[in-house]
Amino acid sequence: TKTIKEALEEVIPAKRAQLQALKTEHGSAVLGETKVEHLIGGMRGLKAMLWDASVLDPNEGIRFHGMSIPDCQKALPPAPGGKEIIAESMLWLLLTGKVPTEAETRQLSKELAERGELPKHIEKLLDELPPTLHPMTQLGMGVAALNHDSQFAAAYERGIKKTEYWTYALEDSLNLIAKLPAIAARIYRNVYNPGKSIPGINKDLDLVGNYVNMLGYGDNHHLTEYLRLYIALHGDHEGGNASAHTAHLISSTLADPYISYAGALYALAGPLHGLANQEVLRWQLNMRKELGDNLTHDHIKEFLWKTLKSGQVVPGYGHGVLRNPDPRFTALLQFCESRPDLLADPVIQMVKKTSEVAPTVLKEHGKTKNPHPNVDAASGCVLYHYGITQFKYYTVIFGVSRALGALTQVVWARALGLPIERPKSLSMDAIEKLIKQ
Ligand code: CMX
Repeated sequence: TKTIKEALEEVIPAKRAQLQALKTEHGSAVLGETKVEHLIGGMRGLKAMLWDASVLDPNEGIRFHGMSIPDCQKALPPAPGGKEIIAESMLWLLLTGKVPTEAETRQLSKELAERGELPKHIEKLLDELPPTLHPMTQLGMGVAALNHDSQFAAAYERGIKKTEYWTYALEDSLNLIAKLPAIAARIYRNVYNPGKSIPGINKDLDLVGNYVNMLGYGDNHHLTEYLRLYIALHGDHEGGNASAHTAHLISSTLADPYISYAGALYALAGPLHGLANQEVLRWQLNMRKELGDNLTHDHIKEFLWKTLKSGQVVPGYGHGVLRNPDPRFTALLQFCESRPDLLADPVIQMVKKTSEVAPTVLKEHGKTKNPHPNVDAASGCVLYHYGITQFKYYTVIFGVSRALGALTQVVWARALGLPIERPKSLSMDAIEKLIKQ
C-alpha cells in the first residue's frame, strides 16, 4: 500500500508540467478585468489565486477535484463500521486528486494516529491559559507553538533546494493535522470539564474517532459519524475564503505550516466567517427563549425582521460566492433527516423551519445577494443535540477541519514553487488618476 507521500510524489511531476505550460504558453491570457468595485468591494469575484484542490461554483456549490459532495459520499471510504466520509479519505483526495482505496485510507489513519501525541510543552502551554480565553484564541496559540519542532523551518535554516520544500511542508502538515484533535480536545477539557482525564490516542482509530474519544463522547457512534462528515465537508472551500487565503498568504513568505495555519485560525475566528458557527446557535436559542418551542413560520419571520431591523446580519445565511443553498448545509440536514431522534429535537426543527422562511424574508429585505442558508446554519444544532452545548467551542471544530484544505495548498504551493503573494494596492487618488487616463 502506498503512503500519502508516495502517492503525492507520483502526481507532482504532471502538475509541475501543467503549470509550466500555463506559464509559458498562456501567461498573458486574460481571465477577466479588474474593476474599481473589486478594490473597494473585498475583491469579490476577482480571479486572483491558483487553488487546485477545490472549486466553488456559485450555483452548484463546492467540488473537490471535480467531485461533488454526493460523489464523495459514494466514493470515499468511510471508517470501519461507519458510513460517512472521513477526514483521511478527504485529505487523500485533496492532496493527490485521487480517490484512495480502503487500504490507503486505513494506512493514513494509522500514520496520523502515530503522529497524534502532543509535546509536553504544548500541553503545559494550553493548561496555563485562562479558561475564560476564547477557545479559538487558545487553538491558534497551541498551533503556532507547535512550530517549535517545525521540520520545514529547520530544513530552511540548514539550507535546502527549493524543489525539496514540499517534503518538509508535508511532514509538518501531517504532524499538524494529526495533533489538532489532541489540542482541540485539551482546550475543551480545560475550559468545560476541568480535572477530567483525556484518553490517549488509539492507534486503531481514525482521526475523528480519536477526536470524539478525547472530547469524552467516544461511546456516541452517531456523534462520531456526524463529526466525521462535518470535518470532511468543512475541509476545503476553494482558496479565496478568509481562513484558507490567510494560510496561503502567510506560507507564501516561506513561514512554516504551523504559523501559517495559526493565522488562518484567527481569520476563521471572525463572526462573518467561521464564528458564524457559534453565532447561529446563539441566535436560534435566543429566538426559542423569546418565542417558545412551538414556533410557526410567522413567529420566525417576525424574529428575522427584528434581527434585520436592529441592523444585524442573520447568521448562517448569505455567502461571498454561493448563490444557492449550500450543498454542505443540505448534506448535514440530510444526516438529520435519516435519524428520528434528531428530527424530533425542537432545536433542529427550529433550524429547519428557519431555513424554510429566511430566504423569503432576506429576499424582501433586499440586501444580501444570496438569501439561502450556508453550512453554518445547520452545523451547530446536531452538536447541541448530542451534548456539545458550549457553542463558543464550535468554531474550534471548524478549525480542526479547515486544516485539510489549507495545508493541502501549503504543500502544493511549495511543490509548484509558487512565489510570495504581493498584489498591487492603490490609493483613491491613484484610482482617480488611472480612470482619467
Ligand atoms: N443577513 C443580513 N444582511 C446580510 C446577510 C445576512 N445573512 N448577508 C449579507 N447581508 C448584507 C451585507 O451585510 C451587505 O450589506 P451592506 O451593503 O449594508 O454592507 C449586503 O447584504 C450585501 O452583501 P453580499 O454581497 O450579499 O455578501 P458579502 O459577500 O459581502 O458577505 C457574508 C458574505 C457571508 C459575510 C454575509 O452574507 C454575512 O454576513 N452572512 C452572515 C454571517 C455568516 O453566516 N457567515 C458565514 C459564511 C460561511 C463561512 O464563511 O463560514
